[in-house]
Amino acid sequence: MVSTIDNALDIIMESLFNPYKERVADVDKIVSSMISKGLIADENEIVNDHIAFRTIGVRHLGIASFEKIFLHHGYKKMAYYQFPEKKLNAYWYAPPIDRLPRIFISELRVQDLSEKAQGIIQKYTDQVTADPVDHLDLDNLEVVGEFFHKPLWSLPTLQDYQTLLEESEYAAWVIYNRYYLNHYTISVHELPQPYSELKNFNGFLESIGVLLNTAGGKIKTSKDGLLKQSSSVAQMVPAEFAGGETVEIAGSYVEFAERLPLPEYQNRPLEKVSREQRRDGFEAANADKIFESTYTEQTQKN
Ligand code: OOG
Ligand code: NI
Repeated sequence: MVSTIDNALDIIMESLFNPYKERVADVDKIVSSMISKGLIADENEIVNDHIAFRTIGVRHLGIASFEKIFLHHGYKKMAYYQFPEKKLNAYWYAPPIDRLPRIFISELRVQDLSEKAQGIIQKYTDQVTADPVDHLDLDNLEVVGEFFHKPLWSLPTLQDYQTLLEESEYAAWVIYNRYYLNHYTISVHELPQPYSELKNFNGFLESIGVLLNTAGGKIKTSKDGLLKQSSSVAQMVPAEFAGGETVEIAGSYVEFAERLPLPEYQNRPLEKVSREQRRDGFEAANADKIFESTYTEQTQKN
């Protein structure tokens, strides 16, 4: 018999991935160039290191609500991270099976924003009067798949979006994009050499015209030197606002991660090093800069 956890999560991942690929043209561009360069034979060979979501930290919403979907399907809550300057909290979640992606869920600390920004956010989130995840049948995968893309509050006005953008780019992003997949992450160390090194893979990305997030440098490296991350700049998507105006706003992006072997495994051949023998988890200082992949400063540069 096939494992039911496996199947459920595969179906959930697929329901997230289809709209994501439609919104992020870089995904197809990268995958097809990887195939034509012989880095992979087909798309399924890509190892997805992790996926990420953004939430709003108010009653009935935020991490406490959203995480229930994945905890129900066997994910395990791991470390906590905080981003005081960006006014965010986050956790990462380990998958029940190795081949599934880790999950990174962040949350806006609404109470730390100005009264004005809080008022705007509440105008929308007050429309949610009970935890929407509590009202889902989490075993009904079609319902779960639809939930990620279904509005929980009314369409924002352009004015509200722009006011939020000035104070918190994250707030503006999530008030419009909600639970749409924020990014998936190509596991670079799984690729053939020399592309298994992030600096070489970044060179390949730039050669096919993918714009990289330069906040904190193109490669973000953890203090222990073992987790290296880079990301594309978010793709702009046409967004219709409450007054009927359509404006291009930041949508989602793609991330690239290289996890190096832990010190005790560093002298074995690289292709023999398993997932458990590599650096796990995340790094707050890396994440802090990756968040900026959707920021105007990155999306508007040329
Ligand atoms: C998440 C940014 C952090 C990572 O891998 O550290 C991150 C976001 O942009 O919402 O993805
Ligand atoms: Ni990430």
